[in-house]
Formats: sequence, structure tokens, C-alpha cells
Amino acid sequence: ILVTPPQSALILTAAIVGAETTRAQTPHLPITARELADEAARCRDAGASVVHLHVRNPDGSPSQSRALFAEAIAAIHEKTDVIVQTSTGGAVGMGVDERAQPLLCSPEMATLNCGTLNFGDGIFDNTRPLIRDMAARIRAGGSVAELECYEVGHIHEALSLVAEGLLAEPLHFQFVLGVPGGIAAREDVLRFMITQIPQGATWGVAAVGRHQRPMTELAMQLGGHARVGLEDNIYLDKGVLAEGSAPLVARAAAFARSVGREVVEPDRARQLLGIRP
Ligand code: KMH
Ligand code: ZN
Repeated sequence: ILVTPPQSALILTAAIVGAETTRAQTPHLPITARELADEAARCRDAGASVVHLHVRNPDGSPSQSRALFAEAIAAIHEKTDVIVQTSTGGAVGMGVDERAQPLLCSPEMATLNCGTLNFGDGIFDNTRPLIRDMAARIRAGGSVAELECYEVGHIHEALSLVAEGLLAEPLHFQFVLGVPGGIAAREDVLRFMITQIPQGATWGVAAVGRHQRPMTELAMQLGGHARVGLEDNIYLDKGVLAEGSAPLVARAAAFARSVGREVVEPDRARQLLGIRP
């Protein structure tokens, strides 16, 4: 069923905290800068070259505060050379100025969410003007964008941004599958999404909950990159909490190697993603 990977090098991203996962759901969620840095370092050791980063207030609630991001990024860089990719999605309901705050830290990478969708019971609002505004802010901060696509139309919107001169190639797509209200986490869906991106673009898969393992493993077999971690899924196996994101990264890395992929270090990932040192 599978395509021979055209490209052996594989980038594993660890989504270590997110905005929705709570300590009530799992005691293994990192919250403070020190916890985030420790977790980032563990994930790096397990094979991650990118950490997708959100931050939390001390009470655990989601935040996009520049100061909290600055503290977390500094703590992470003190411990490890992993690429930090800051969220510009934040949590459902946040406005653009709040969401854009981490860009003021000039992270190496940042997400660009490419369309609005129902996100669980809320609306993840990414109007076309907001997307263009955020793309400009990402550029101004000198960050490389990762294009978060929760629907096929979001891919087409990203291509419109390229046509408008608002996005520089090479493009890095993240297909986020299985969000309640978004596109389904299914093999036929992923195969179709891959056909929609231009030559030279890279792509990866993130998938929610029980879909994380099968869909990221499929992506790795199809030549894509993969994101795992507690932002998207808290379980290692049915009913067994993952003790942080690192065990999920370690399992993904082992799978990647088992299908002939080379799990890359951060500096190689920087080259592949067009991040200038
Ligand atoms: N928390 C979600 C509503 C991103 O990081 O850019 C959006 C999100 C996407 O997590
Ligand atoms: Zn996120």
C-alpha cells in the first residue's frame, strides 16, 4: 500500500504542552519554563528536532504572553539545541494581537493557521485577513512558517498566500487530522492532501487522540514528517497515560527507523526547513 519514501530524512516534532490539555487529564503535562525545558530536552534525546511550543500561566491556563514565551525559550535553549516553533494559534477565542506575541521573541519557526474551523465545541477563528496579518508578522519576526492545515481548503489558502507574495518557499505543511469539526484522520484523506501541495514542499502529520499513532506512522511510511506529543494525545496505549511527550517521540523514532527513515538532528532539520543559523 505504501509509497517508497523519496526522502529518508525525517523531522520529528514534539508538541509538548498545547493549549487544551490539562493537568487534570494528565499529571505529566509540563507548565513552568523549567518543566517545559526539561521536557524539550527529553524529547530531543528521544529524537525530536523541533518542539512546538505553547506556554501556560502558573495556574495552568493557556497564555500567549511574550514574557512567558521568552522565559520558556531561554530555558529550552539553555538545555538543548532543539528548534523552537512557537504557536500563533494559542487557544480558541484569543485575538490576533495576543496570538502574535511570541513572534516578538523571533522564534526560529512559528505556526501559521491557514483557515477557520469548528474546533471541538468552539470556533478556531482564522479569517483571511487574520491569516495575512499573521503571515506578515511571522515574516517580520524572521521566523519560518509551518502551515497548519485542518481542512483541504486550508492548503489552497496557503497557496493563495504564495501567489500573493506573502509566503516564501519552500513551504512546510502540517496536516492536522481528526480535530472534531475538521478533516477526518483517514488514509484516503492524507493521500489526497499530499496531492495538493507543490513539488519541493515538505509535509508532516499531526493527529488527535487515538489517531496520533496510526496517522503519524502512515505519514512516516509515505515520506512525510511527524508530530507527536501531549498537545494532541495523552496516551501511550489505550488507557495508559504517556509519561510526558518523550515516550511518544521515542516510539515514533523507533518506528521511523524500522521503515528506513533517518531521524534527523536539529541542525539537519534547520537545513531542510530553510532556517538560517
Ligand atoms: N490550540 C489550538 C486552538 C497552533 O499551535 O498554531 C490551535 C493550535 C494551533 O494549537
Ligand atoms: Zn499548537
